[in-house]
Amino acid sequence: MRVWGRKTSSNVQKVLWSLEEIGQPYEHEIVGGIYGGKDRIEYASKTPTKLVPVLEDGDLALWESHSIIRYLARKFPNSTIGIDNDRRDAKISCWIDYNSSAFQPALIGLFWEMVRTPSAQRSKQNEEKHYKSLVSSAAILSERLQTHDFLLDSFSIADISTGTLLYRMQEVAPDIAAIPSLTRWYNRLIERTGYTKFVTTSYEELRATD
Ligand SMILES: N[C@@H](CCC(=O)N[C@@H](CS)C(=O)NCC(=O)O)C(=O)O
Repeated sequence: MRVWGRKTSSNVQKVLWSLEEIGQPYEHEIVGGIYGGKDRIEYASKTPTKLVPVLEDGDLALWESHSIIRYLARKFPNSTIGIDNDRRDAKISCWIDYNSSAFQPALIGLFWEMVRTPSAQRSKQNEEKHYKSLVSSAAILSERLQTHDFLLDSFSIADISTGTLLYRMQEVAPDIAAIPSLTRWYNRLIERTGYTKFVTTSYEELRATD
């Protein structure tokens, strides 16, 4: 297997963390962001969006991080993220879709505004809009995590999909990150090697300079 994508992309981090859980060998090609390379035909032919990440498994090229980690979980059913039945797969999909449609857009929207945009171009209005969406989407997660250690009954790629974003939330919304059930969840996630190896890493190269 071969992963393509820069390590500072949270979507690439989801794939790298999943591969760490699986423990199979893979190659890693750095593309995207300041490293460029996404328009090279060698890369662009693998993904219609030309975004990162891409996972190649033999002659199969997959794009979209959540589709990739779901593929890995199904391909390696005996791993710590393995999925071996349809009911679990469906429940995982509910949380991943919720992340894609609600939590992640709010968090990434706020991150872009506060970290990736030069201060002169920031919009207070955008910031407030994303913050408000983040409050309501994080409330759904925190309520669930009051009675569960993980989003399902045990660790799964649903935690990888959503939990990867908690690290960046500490900077852009520390008050939401401090909600007790979210903090407990974060503390469970940082016990995993894949999290400390790939997620709690510097994203300074993304920070806008004025
Ligand atoms: N929905 C896609 C989003 C992919 C995406 O937006 N990737 C960003 C990085 S997180 C990207 O390629 N940005 C341009 C770049 O890194 O050059 C996924 O989950 O894989």
